[in-house]
Amino acid sequence: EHRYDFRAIEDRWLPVWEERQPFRSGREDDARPTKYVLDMFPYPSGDLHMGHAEAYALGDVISRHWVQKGYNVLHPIGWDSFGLPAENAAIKRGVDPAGWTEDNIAQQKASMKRYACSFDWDRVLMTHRPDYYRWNQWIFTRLFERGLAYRKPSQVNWCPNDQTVLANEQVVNGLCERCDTAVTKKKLTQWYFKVTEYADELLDELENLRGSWPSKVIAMQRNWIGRSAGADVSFTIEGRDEPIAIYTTRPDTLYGATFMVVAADSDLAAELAEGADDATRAEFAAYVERVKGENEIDRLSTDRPKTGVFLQRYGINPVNGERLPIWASDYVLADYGHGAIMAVPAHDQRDLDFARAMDLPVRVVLDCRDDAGEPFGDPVETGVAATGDGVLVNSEALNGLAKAEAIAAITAELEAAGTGHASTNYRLRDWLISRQRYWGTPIPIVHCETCGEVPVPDDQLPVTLPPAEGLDLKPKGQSPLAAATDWVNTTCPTCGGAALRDTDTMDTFVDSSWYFLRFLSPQKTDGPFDPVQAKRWAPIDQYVGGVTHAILHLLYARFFTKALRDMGMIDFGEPFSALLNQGMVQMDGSAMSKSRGNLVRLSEQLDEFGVDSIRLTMAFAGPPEDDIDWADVSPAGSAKFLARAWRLARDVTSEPGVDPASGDAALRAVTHRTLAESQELVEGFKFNVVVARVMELVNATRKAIDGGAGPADPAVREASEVVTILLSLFAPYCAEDMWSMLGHQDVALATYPAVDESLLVEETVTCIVQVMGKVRDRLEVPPGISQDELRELALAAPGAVRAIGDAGIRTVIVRAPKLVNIVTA
Ligand code: ANZ
Ligand code: ZN
Repeated sequence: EHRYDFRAIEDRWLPVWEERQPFRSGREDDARPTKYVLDMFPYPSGDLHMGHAEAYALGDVISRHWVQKGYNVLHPIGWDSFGLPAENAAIKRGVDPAGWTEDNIAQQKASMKRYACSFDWDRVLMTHRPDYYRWNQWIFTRLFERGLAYRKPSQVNWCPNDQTVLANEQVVNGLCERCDTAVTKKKLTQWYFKVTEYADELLDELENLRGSWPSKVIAMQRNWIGRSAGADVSFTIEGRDEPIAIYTTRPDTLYGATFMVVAADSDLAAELAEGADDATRAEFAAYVERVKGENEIDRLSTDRPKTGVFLQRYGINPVNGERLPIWASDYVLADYGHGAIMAVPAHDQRDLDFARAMDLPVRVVLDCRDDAGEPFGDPVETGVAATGDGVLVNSEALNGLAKAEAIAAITAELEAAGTGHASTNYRLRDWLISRQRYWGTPIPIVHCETCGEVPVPDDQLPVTLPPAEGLDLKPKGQSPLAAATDWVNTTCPTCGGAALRDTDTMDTFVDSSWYFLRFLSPQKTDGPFDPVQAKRWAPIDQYVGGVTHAILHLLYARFFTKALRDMGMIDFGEPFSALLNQGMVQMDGSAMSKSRGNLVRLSEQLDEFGVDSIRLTMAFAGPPEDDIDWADVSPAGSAKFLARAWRLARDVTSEPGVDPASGDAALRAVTHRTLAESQELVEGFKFNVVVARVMELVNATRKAIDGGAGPADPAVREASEVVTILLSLFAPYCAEDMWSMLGHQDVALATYPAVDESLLVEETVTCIVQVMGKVRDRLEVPPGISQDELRELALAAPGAVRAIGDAGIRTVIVRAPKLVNIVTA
């Protein structure tokens, strides 16, 4: 007896696929319409883990489906192979980062092939190779020429243990994301990309992605950009020539300002403090030291006791001439707005907390009401600021105006008086790309005493990394490249004089900001990508990856796309037309991430249950966005089901190509319903439901074989082929074996069968229509009818219309699909 043996099947088909490469995307003469499906490329930090297995299983369903639907699909893969893990492994174990990286890539590649990922293996790219990062450097110089790459000294987050600069999101609760050391600040001159230049566009164009991107991701991008509309207002300062500007989103509350606050760590605070007495200056200096160690998230937190120092200085409110004491505190940030605020404690929670802590006055200037129309309690007593809408009070000419009217009126007044104007602020900051680490793209700039910052000319790119051998890679606040003296010392491309190379390397997010374009022509040597291919394939039709990249990676890729568009290299501004974020694989609630270690090893799961069972389990576990708890799923159950499906193909006895028309009608109805539903379900990412439908079809087919129809019935063959084609999205080995038993080759390239609409007879149910509890009509309706639709049909039913007559309708009780009861007035 011929039995399902997943090991034998894997051994049989892997070499065949390797030979036939069914997923090589179509070449120039391919007339099929194109689809570009992209999985986020992995970091080669070890072998593939369960998280990869989930992501690639899901991306594969989409990609394989579009191939079967007749598209020329591009589904490439590569490696995001620069970054800290390779460098840390090199430091710990003395290995060469390049060798370590290449070894891991080889291992992951073999695992991906075993996992039957439908990748086009002719398009592989690796970002640590000079033929890739050369183009990072090329793009850098283009950004530099346009003023979109620049250097400035700045306070940076600094991990004293890793001795490296950290981006804000790498600081978690004040600690380094990687090593949990408390993060401090340090002043360094660093390279930036001017993302803020595109702030409005990055924000506004999110609206076009609604419906195609998860709304959660859109919201996260919006928040990160953080555009707010308000006004800049000038306050004169006693004893200072220049007024200072503050930024407020609530100029309507100007009459409620009772003090001012400047960021303790700002230059302005230091200057104002100089005028204070010795004791205050000492207190201020100690306070600033403390503030430097704090992170932004804590500083802005509302549930944190407020601290600060009174600077013994006063500002003058431009609308009423009131004298406002100026405090320095950490809850105002130095680099947002102007680093200074007017405090309106009655209507801003943090200001209220501060006023209560320091015993400062509070003045209500908006009469706010709660939902029941009751007046808002006194903020001093309740400790709750009145942040809602209301009508202006205690505000001279503004009294009686609503908030929005007051904002418009006071902004106009400030503009007329020359003391303020409307202004927009963003939370978004320019992208700090400098890293003082070895394993990254060297910044292609030469520093010349005569010529300044000189970009390395195109014909001298790439600036390759010097070999790691002989360099001390241990972090020390300066790039390890600085010690490669032969490499650092160079000549200026402009004047030919002695000059020094920039020793910083680029943030690896640069590598992943345009890799999707490199896949289009990965071997190209005279440009980063071929614009003709970009026209043909891009933007990406479906991007698949983890929600952990929902902010920065996507934002930076969007920025690059817009910048490249403005350089005339592409004709679109958004790289990813649709986005699917898969959930995480968890084991007892802990994520399968590289930092937590893998509790379940993918390779062991594959050995025990087979590739197909693991892939099927990933897809069947639930909606793709949800996390999977590996303790809750059953790869053994998947294996059992696959064996059951496989036996159908084994048992079919009709020849290929027979007309199914004369076959078992009931089975045909199930087959075509499955076909019709599955394509919509796949395209709506309801993969788990597709699997359930295939299971039903397998059962129906088995029933037909064992019951009346028998294994020679052409409907049985048709059903088995449909099972095989659909199953190939999830369990390619099993499906390929079935396809071969059914007398065909390359199930991946099988055409999605046409749905015979005449077989989609809708079942109906009878709905009873009552008026005042009496049956007045009956309707034949589809079982899935909506409440609203049924309500309309019932109200129009002739029997109901007659019974209602001239009476008005009080309520309609709908119990779809079986009952509607109309209650007349
Ligand atoms: C007075 C006021 C009254 C404010 C009121 C709010 C409510 P978003 O929306 O985030 O842009 N602010 C301004 N600069 C700041 C800084 N550097 N650090 C901390 N807070 C700062 O917030 C803008 C509001 O945050 C501004 O409006 C200002 O407080 C504060 F009833 O001004 B507001
Ligand atoms: Zn020079």
